[in-house]
Amino acid sequence: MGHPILTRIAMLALASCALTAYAQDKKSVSPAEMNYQAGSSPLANEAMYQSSNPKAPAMTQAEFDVARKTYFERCAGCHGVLRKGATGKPLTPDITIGKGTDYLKIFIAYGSAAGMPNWLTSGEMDEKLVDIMARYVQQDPPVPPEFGMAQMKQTWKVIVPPAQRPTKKMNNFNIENIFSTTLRDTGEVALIDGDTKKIINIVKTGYAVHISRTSASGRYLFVIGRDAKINMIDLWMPLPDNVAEVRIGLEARSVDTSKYKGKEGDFTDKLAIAGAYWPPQYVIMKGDTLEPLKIVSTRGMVVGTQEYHPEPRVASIVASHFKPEFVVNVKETGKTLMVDYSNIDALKVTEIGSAPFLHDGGWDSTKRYFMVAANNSNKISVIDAKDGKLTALVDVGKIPHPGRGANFIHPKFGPVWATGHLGDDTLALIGTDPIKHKEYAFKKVAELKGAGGGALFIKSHPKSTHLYSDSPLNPDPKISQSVVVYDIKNLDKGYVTLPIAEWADLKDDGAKRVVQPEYNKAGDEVWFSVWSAKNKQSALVVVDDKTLKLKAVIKDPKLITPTGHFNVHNTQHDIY
Ligand code: DHE
Repeated sequence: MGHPILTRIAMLALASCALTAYAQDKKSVSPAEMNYQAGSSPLANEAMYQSSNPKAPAMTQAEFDVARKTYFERCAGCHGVLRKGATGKPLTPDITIGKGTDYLKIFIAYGSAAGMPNWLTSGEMDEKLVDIMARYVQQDPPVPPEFGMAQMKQTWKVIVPPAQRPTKKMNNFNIENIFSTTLRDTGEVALIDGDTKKIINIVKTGYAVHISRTSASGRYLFVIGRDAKINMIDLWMPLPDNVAEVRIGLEARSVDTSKYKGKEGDFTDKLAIAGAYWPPQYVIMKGDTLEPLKIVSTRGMVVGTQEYHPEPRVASIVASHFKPEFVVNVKETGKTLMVDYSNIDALKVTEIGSAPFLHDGGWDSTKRYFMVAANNSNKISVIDAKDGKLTALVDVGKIPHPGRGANFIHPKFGPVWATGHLGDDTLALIGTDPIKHKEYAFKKVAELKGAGGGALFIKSHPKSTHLYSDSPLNPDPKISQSVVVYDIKNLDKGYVTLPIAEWADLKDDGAKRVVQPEYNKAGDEVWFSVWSAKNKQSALVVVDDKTLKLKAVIKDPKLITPTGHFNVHNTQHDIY
C-alpha cells in the first residue's frame, strides 16, 4: 500500500484485529445487502464545497473532488450523504479523526466481516484512491445543495397541457394490461402490451429510473428516477408518452398518487406525491400537471433514541384508501407519516413511530394495514391506515425485503401477507385477519424455506394458487438466475424451481439476474426480468401460471437492463 511504516503483513494482522472489534459492535450485513445498498448516487455529479477541518489530514482540492465523487458513487448508499450512518457505520470526523488514516485505510482496503466491501483487494480501488478516501472521511462531510420550490419550478415542464390532452382513450391498447418496465441504465421505461407482448413505446424518464405507479383512474403512469425526476405518461394518447415532468430533489426513489374517494371528497387523480433521499423531503404536486404545491422536510428525531437525524430519507409511499392520506415511510427515523392531503394549506400529519430503517412494503388484502419492512430491525411494522396507529411490530427473518409483498389465503391461518429476506433463506408469513383469524393476526404464523438469501421480491394474485419469490442478489448464479414457486394449497411440499434465465436463452454470458415477479391483469401469467449489464443482452420471460411452463420470451435490442415491471391494473388497484 506504499505506507512508510507498516508492511502489508503487519497491516493484515492489524486488519484482522480491527475486523473482530468492528464485527462485535455492529450487526453483520451480508455482501448481498452491501452490494444492493452501495448503488451509485446522482449526487456524485453535484458541486460541493470543501470545508477544511484543521485536525484532519491535508487534502488538495483535486483529491477532495475525486474522493467526493467516489464517495457518492460507492459509499453514500450505506453510510449516508452526511455520513451519519445507515446500513454502514457513521463516518463523521468526531469518529474518524480519532481512528486515523492508517486504520481507516485498512478497512477500506480489506473490508470487514461485518459487510464493508474490500475495495482494494477486489480491484475496485487502487492504493492511491484508498489513501485519498481514508483522508476524505476525516474531513467535514460536504453538504449537497438544497432543492426548494424555485429549483423545482425551473425543472417543471408541462409537455401537453391538460386542455390539449385527449378527452377519451385514443388508442386500441388494452391499457389495463400494459406493463411499464424499468430500463434502469438507459433512464427509460418500456411500455409493453401485455396481450401481444409487443413494445408500445420506449419513454425517456429520469436517471437510473426506479419505480412506476398508476394513477387512481388508471389513465396516468408516474415514473420516478433516482435523480428525483418524475415523468407523467398519459395512456390515453394515440401513442402513450410523457405529458409532464418535474424534479423534486436531487435523489429519490418513491412516487404515488391520491386514491381516496369518500365523504371528504373525490381525490381520484387530484394529487401526486414523491419522496426524496436528498434533500430529505416529500413533495405534493398537482395530479394532472405535476406542479409542485407543498414541500415538507423529514429532518427530525429518530424513534427510540430521539436523537436528531439530519438526512432521514423518504422510502416507500402509498395512498390510503380509507382517508385522504398519503402513507410516507421515513427510513432513518423509523417513522410512518400519515399525511392528510385534504387541505394542504393546513397540513395535518400523524406521526407513527415504529422501527428503523423503514424501506419497502405493501397493503394487506383489505388495504387497511400497511406492512412495511424495518430492515435494520428485522421487523415488519404494521400500520393501521383506518385508525392511524401502529398495530404491531412483527419479528421476521434477517433484512426483510418484500417489494410490496404477497397476499394469499393460507389453508390454516386465513389471509396472510408474506415477505422474503435479503439476509436469510426464509419467507415469513404474517396473519392479517383480526376478525375471523384473530389468534394469528399480525403474528408471524409460518416460515417457508426459500432457495437462498438475496431475495428482493415476492408475488401472488387473488386468482392464482401460486406464490413466487426471486433471489437476484444471491451469489450463486443458479439461484439468482431462477425463481422458486410454492403451491399455496400445499405449502409443506416446498418449492419448485423455474430456470427463468435459461428459458430466456440469451446470447451473452451476462449476470442474468431474475428480478420481480409481476402478474398480468387476468392473473394467469407471471412476468420476470432477466437483468444483465447494459452491454449484454437482457429479456423478459413470461410464465403460464397454471402450468408453470414458459409462455413467451420478449427480446429486443431496446430492452436494456430491465428490472422492475408494473402492470397498470394491478398497480392501480394494489393487487399483489
Ligand atoms: Fe429499489 C422499490 C429504494 C436498489 C428495484 N426501492 C423501492 C422502494 C425504495 C427503494 C424506497 C419503495 C418505493 C415505493 O414503494 O414507494 N432500491 C432502493 C434503494 O435505496 C436501493 C437499495 C439502492 C439504490 O441505489 O437505489 C435500491 N431497487 C434497487 C435495485 O438495485 C433494484 C433491484 C433494480 C433497479 O431497478 O434499480 C431495485 N426497487 C426496485 C423495484 C421496486 C423498488 C422493482 C418496486 C417494487 C414493487 O413491487 O413495488
